[in-house]
This record gives sequence, structure tokens and C-alpha cells, in this order.
Amino acid sequence: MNSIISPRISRRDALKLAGAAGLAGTVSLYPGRRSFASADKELQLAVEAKRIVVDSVESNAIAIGGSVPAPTLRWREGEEVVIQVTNRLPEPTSIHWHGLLIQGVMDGAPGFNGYEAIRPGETYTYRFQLRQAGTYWYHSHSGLQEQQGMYGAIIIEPAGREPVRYDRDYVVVLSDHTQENPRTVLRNLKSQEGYYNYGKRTLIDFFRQAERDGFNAALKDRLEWGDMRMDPTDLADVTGYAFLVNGRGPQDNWTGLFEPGERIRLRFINASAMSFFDVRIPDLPMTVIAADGQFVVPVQAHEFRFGVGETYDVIVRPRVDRAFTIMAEPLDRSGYARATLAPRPGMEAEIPPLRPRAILAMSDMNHGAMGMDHGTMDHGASGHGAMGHGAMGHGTMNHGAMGHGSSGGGHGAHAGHAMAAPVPATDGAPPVGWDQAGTLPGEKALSYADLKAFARNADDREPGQEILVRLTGIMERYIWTLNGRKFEQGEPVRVAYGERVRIRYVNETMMAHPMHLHGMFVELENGETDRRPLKHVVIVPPGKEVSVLLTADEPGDWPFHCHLMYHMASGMMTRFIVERPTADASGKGRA
Ligand SMILES: [Cu+2]
Repeated sequence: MNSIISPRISRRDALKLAGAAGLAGTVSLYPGRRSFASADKELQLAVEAKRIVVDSVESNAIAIGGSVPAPTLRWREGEEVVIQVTNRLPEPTSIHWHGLLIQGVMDGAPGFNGYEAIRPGETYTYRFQLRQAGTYWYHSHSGLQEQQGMYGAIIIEPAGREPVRYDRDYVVVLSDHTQENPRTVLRNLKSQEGYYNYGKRTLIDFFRQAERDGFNAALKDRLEWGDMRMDPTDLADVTGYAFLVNGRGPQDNWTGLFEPGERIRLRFINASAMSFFDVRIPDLPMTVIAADGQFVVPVQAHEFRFGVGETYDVIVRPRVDRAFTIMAEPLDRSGYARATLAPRPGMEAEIPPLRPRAILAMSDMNHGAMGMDHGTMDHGASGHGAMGHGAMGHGTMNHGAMGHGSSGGGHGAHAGHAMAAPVPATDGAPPVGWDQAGTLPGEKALSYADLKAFARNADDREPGQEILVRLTGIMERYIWTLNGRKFEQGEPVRVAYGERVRIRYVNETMMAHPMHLHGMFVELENGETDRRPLKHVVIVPPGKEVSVLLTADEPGDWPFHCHLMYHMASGMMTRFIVERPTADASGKGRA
């Protein structure tokens, strides 16, 4: 599989390929619209209201640069870019360059690093040098504008040789679109628990569970859920979305062309406001080559789950003259995003039926802070006998928390990965457990444990301190918090320049939260010793713990938040301050 990373490809070939692929990608993504050719070092982008049409239904949106998604920006590592953003909205706006290592004031988050929102009628000039390569994206960091269409892809080609061989290059921007005004959505969420949760378990579900697990077990499960005031189908808190690929609905069917035998690089970006997706291309295995813009040791997978803000680059190589469906199911299975890879325009492949929505189990709540008596829970009947709640230490890192249903992947070093076997959806019964996608038998779902950085980690110091970040909230009132505090009330996190720290996330809620730190990459502690994958967003599943390491080498006061837009808007955010280096700072942290 390493043939994909070829050290022998010449720089000229790589440039030629990248150039040709880039042109093809841009043209097919935005036909008839202004497209940005390779290496646009200076550009103007207007932010303005726009009517868009999704699957023949018209609705309001906000466009950057005239389109939804915004134009794909294709740059080259090392160059300086200048972007003039003009606000033609009647309200303030901003653009944040998600995943870019950047001077704080250019990061584009209002209220942080001295940056202020762009007022109506004003133009703000961003200017920064590109210090990295890979797949990233940009989006509004103001209000709820991101939900209305303010997002687009960024591709930064490496300054040196492109280590990956491919013939075509497409961005696949996934998003969730609502006809409603996002402010109405937020108001509804705050006014009524579960307003959008169409997927509540029904009596029929109960009897099905009773049949499988026995009446008492089913009842006990229900009672415990009741006690916890949580809904076992809290996989998504907003439903009624249309799910888009590159701005196209399932009927509009965005299509990327290929010739059989070609290698296609797909740059998946989760630019949705609220949706996790399970992504697969039936009959076409993927080789994952990058996560959050950073190369990983290539790993094969049939599907992957990604949270809001995350990106995955994959290579696929369709060898036959037929179409393939790119299928992206949101966790609540309330719809799907769909696109097509085809040898000729107009071809399409079968759309697989939606797999059942998983139901959350008590196994998703294995954290001691909840005060549950896990030892007496009997999940044997539901196929979770191997969970061993008792064995999961809460004081220590729980790598098992990160399995995305890829059990049997041979991660023997981490006992936690021997979590439940995938529950195949053969009998129509829903899979049990947040991390279960309903992966087909014999297929492999990517897990965080599979990610191994392509390059060795730069900093091998042990962390000098641990920062505990509890993910907390009161679902009934739609208040989401960090360490029990809303953004305005919380204390900032403060670290010294150059300090090495561990951030330990403990999710005390029943929802997964994609946690995003601006300005720096974190190293995900997934069991790798010196090749921990670099991430800008890390999913923390319900009731689980996840930890990351950080070298705090970018001074500033950075946003640190859950990337679910309505969670951030309702308070799940704090300020992460990396103090400016002083004259005597060695850059190696506190003594
Ligand atoms: Cu962000």
C-alpha cells in the first residue's frame, strides 16, 4: 500500500499532476463560476446574501466569493497570500482559516488575538505566510453564519515534492443545510428539549429490545436512561437537515469524473455545523493518507467517521468502467449526503439503504463521574459482554474510547480496543453503542487508533502539566459548557510559551463533541509512541475520555471550543492563552 507514497516521482511530474488535477477539480466543482486557479496569491472575496437551490428547493444562504461552498483556495506552502474580505451583509462577519498555523490576529476569530469582526461595508485584509501543506478549510466565526453557507476548502500544495501520487484531485465538502433561519433553530433548541430529535426510541424499539435482551433488562435500561434525563438517541440535536456534497443535494448528485485505473485523491472536509458523518464508497476501498491536513502512514478502510471540522484525504483507485456512490450518513440517519464518481457524466450507482441508527448504551457512559454502577450492568445479551466496564480505569487514559467500531483491527496493545464487535445490521436491529456505524461484516471502519503520523513527532518531552477539560452541559436547557462554565463565565486556560502540556478531555455528556483548538496542532494520544497523529479537531465520544499532547509554541489567546456550532454558540468555548515569550524564555517551558 506504500506504493501510493512514491519517493521517486519528480517534482515536475508532481506539479504537472497537481496542476491538471486542480484545474479539473475546480472546473467541475464550480462550472460557470469564477474559479481560482493555482496559486492565487491575492484575491478579493465578498461576503453576501445569496439565494441557493438545493435539490430544486430555494432558500437563503450567505456566500463567500459568490458561491456555496465558497471557492476552493489553492495555494502553495511558503508563499504569502493576501485576501481582501468585503462584508456586504447587514451584520458583522469574519473568516477563520481552520487548521492554519497563523499569526493570531490573522486567525479571524472575533474577540481573540486582537481581531475584530468585519463590520458591514468594511473590507479587511488578511495577509499571511503559509507554513504548512495539506487540506484545510475556511469558515465564518461569527454568529451562526457558518450554517448558512460560509465555508470553503483550502488546498496547500507542498513547497517541495508532493509525496503522494494521484491523477485527479477533488475536494468533497460535506455540509448540513437547513431551510430555517439558524437563529430559529437555536431558539427551538433552547425552548424545548429534544425539539429536533425525531429519532426518539419508540415503544416498538422497546419491545424489540425486550425481545432481544429480556423484558427486565430493557426496562432497567429505560429506567436508567430516565434517571439520567437523557435520550438514548441523542446522536444529533438538530434534525431536518439537507446534507450536501460540494453544495449539492442527493438529487443534484455532485459528480467527479475519472478514467478507470486512475488514482483519485479525495479531500473530505466536514464543513457541517452539527453533523458527524459515516462516509463510505461501496465497492471502493479507501486508503487514508492524511488526517486534518497532515500525512499519516497510509491505512486502508472501507469507511470512516468524521466530526465537524475534521478532514481526511483518501486515495481511491476505481479500475472498472462503472459509477460509484460516495455515501455519507449522519449519525442519526435522518438523511444522507451522496455524490458520484463516474467515468462519464450522468452515470450513477446504486444508493445503499440507510443503515439503522445506533442506540446509545450504558456502555457509552463508562465514566465514574456519572455515579453509575457499571459493575452490575449486564450487557452480555446485547453483544457488549466484552466491554468490561469495571476494567476501564477512569484515572487513566482510556484509549478504548476512541474505537470507531473497527474492532478486530489488531490493536492488541490497547485493551480498550477490544470493544464490542461491529454489530452487523443484518436483522435490521440497530447497532448498540455510539461508536457503531453498522459496518458490514468483513469491512473495516477507520478508528483513531489507526492513525499514525507519517513523520516522527517533533517534541519528545513529557508533559509538565495536565489540563483537565470536562465537557459538560444541561441538555434540557441547551446549555453547553466546559468545566461547568459558559464561555463568558469561565477562566481562560493559561500556559507558558514553549510549555509541553497534556489536555485531558472528559466527556460527561451523552453527545460526542469535536473539540477544536485554534492556532496549533495537538498530538492525539492514541497509543502511538513517537508518531502520534497531529489534529486540529479531536472527537470526544459520549461518556469517554480522550487526551492530547501540545507544545504551546504559538503565542496568543486562541479560541478553544466544541466545533458543533450551536454548542459553541451556547457557551462551549474558552480562551486558551499561550503567554508571549519573555526575554529569558528558553522556549523549552517552565523550569
Ligand atoms: Cu474552527
